[in-house]
Amino acid sequence: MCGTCGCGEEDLVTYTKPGEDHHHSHNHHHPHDHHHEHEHGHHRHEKEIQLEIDVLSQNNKVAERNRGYFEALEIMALNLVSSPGSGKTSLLEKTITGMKKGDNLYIIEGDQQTTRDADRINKAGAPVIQVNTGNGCHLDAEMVNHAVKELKPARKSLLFIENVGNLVCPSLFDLGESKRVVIISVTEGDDKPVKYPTMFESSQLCIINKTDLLPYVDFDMKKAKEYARRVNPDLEFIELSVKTGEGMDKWYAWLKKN
Ligand SMILES: Nc1nc2c(ncn2[C@@H]2O[C@H](COP(=O)(O)OP(=O)(O)OP(=O)(O)O)[C@@H](O)[C@H]2O)c(=O)[nH]1
Ligand SMILES: [Mg+2]
Repeated sequence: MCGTCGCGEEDLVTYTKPGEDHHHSHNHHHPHDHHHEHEHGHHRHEKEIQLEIDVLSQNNKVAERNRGYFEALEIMALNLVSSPGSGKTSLLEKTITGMKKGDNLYIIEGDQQTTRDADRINKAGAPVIQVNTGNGCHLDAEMVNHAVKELKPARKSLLFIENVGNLVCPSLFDLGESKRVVIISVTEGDDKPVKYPTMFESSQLCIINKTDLLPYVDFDMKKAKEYARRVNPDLEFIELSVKTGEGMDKWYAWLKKN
C-alpha cells in the first residue's frame, strides 16, 4: 500500500473553508499504527499486511456509511482521481461556470498542502472545503465523512470529491462515492492504464483531457483506450479539452444521465 509515504499521520490532516482558519482533526479513530516502523524482517512483514487489511476494512465501513448518507439525500458523489496536473480543478472550475444555475454543486478538495484549489473553486462560485492530508497521498472515507459534515451538501446535489493527485494509493480507498472518474491528460502517455491498472479497473468513466495538445504530443488515442479496456472492458470514455471547451457537452450529458 503506501507504507513508505507517511500517510495515516492523522494529526497532520486539516479542513479549511476559504476565508476561515483551518483546524486539525483530533479524536478521530483510525487503526493506523506506526510502531512497526522500526521493526525488521519477517515479523514486520506479517504485521504490515495485517495493518493494511485493518486499515482498508475500517475504511470500507466508513465508506458504506458515507454511501448510505449520499443515497438517503439522493446526492451523486463523484470521486475524481488522476495523477497531479491532469486538470481536475480546471475541469471543476469550468463545470461550475458552465452548468446551469440551479444545478447544486459542492466540492471537496484533497491536496497534501495549501488551499490553492479550494480558493480557485471558491472564486468559481461553489461551496467548497479543502482537506489537506499532510503526509498522506490519498483521501480516505473518514476524511470525506468529516468534510461532508462541514460542507452539508443539499438534497439531490452533485458532490465532486477531487482526490489527491496520485494514480496509485487513492484507488485502494473507497470513499463511498457513487461513481469514480479517472482523468488522464494526453501529455501523460497512452500507456498509463496498463502501468497503473487498479485506478482504471475501479473507475466507471475515463476523461481524456487536454485534447487541444494532441498535435504536439505522441499520444495514441486508440491505443490509450485499448489499454484501458484491457483492464476494464466496461469503462466509458470522454475526450475533452477544458481549455477550448471541446467535448465539455459530453461531460455535462454524462452528469445528467447519471
Ligand atoms: N492545454 C491545456 N491545459 C490544461 C487543460 N486543462 C488543464 N490544463 C492546465 O493543466 C495544469 C494543471 O491543471 P489543474 O486543474 O491544476 O490540475 P489538477 O489535476 O487539479 O492538479 P492537482 O490538483 O495538482 O493534482 C494547469 O496549468 C491548467 O491550466 C487543457 O484542456 N488543455
Ligand atoms: Mg487540483
